Amino acid sequence: MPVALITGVSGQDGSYLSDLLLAKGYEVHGIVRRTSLLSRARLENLRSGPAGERLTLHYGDLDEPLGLVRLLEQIQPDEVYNLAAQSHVQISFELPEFTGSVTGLGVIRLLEALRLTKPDAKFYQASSSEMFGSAPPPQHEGTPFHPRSPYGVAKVYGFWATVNYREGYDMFTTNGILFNHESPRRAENFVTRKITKAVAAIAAGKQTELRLGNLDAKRDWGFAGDYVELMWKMLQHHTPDDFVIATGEAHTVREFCEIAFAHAGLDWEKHVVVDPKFFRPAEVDYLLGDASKAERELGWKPATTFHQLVTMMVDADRAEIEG
Ligand code: NAP
Ligand code: G4F
Repeated sequence: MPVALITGVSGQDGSYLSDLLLAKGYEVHGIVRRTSLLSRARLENLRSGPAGERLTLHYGDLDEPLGLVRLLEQIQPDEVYNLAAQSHVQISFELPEFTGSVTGLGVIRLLEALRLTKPDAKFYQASSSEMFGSAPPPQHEGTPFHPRSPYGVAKVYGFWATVNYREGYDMFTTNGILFNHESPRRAENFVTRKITKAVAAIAAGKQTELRLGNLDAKRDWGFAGDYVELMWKMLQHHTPDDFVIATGEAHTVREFCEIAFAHAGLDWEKHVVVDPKFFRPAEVDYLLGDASKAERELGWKPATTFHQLVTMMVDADRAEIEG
């Protein structure tokens, strides 16, 4: 039975990746942080389901290098997926050093722990389209980085650390440069879920207004459930490499609002208020990915359309609020 270790297992992607690897017959180990309220809601169904006995959670933290060494020595994984990060771009302006430590240095802590304990394990790093920042679209593997936030800067560090361990130590280390991907499991302070939760609350008569920042930003939004398949495929590839994962289609925040509200029979313009509080010191205006390398070499295409993604999220939030 192959053994995988996932950092960030309690997050959106960690939960979808756990689903996928358990369905493929893996023994899955996940690292969770100590928090005052247990943050494992996304894993609850899996843990109580038939494959739950193959999922083991361990306390750990990317800020605790010796703990990582101890865990890797004990687990001896075949594959390591580093999904843990302070992943919120706007919050990274409030917590720049913390973000640099977890999202940037955390990568090298994990890589170094792996080099010392299990150098033949395959390694996936959750790199991000935020590294491209203000580089003109479409962005691909050869596009120079120009990050626009402490988060983006930290992800560039993690990207190059991953390349460096491949080149320096001949380790099987890879970067998935993923464009925005969403789902009903998305945290509520990212714009898509913030919108779909508000739509559900407004439709249920529990809220009237939704305050947002920049409506003109364009993002290449895909479905998280499709994207975790690529993480796994990258580690089954014959050589370690870096891949852009995207849909090749970009939409504005405004368009997301239009579709989400209309799906619930509402007019977005009657409810959305622009609030400067949500503007960022530096914005990423336009992300649009060119994933032709992944399509060519890994045989991958996203299954879910933008419209399906938006309506799936609205439906899930409405079902939750309406019981
Ligand atoms: P997420 O929902 O925010 O999950 C982040 C995970 O990291 C959570 O499990 C969190 O634990 C954990 N974490 C945070 N700090 C940690 C630390 N110091 N030590 C150990 N674990 C820690 O993010 P996501 O959307 O699933 O994204 C997964 C990864 O892909 C992240 O690295 C993100 O930056 C990257 N990425 C995401 C997207 C996207 O559009 N979703 C696109 C490109 C790249 P808690 O539950 O305890 O907070
Ligand atoms: O949903 P967002 O916060 O996601 P953002 O900044 O694009 O970052 C996400 O995608 C990255 C991949 O490109 C990941 F690496 C990262 O971890 C994260 O998952 O914001 C999307 C856009 C931005 O332009 C933002 O300014 O929506 C705009 N926006 C407008 N109003 C808002 C809001 N964003 C948030 N979070 N909240 C608002 O009220």
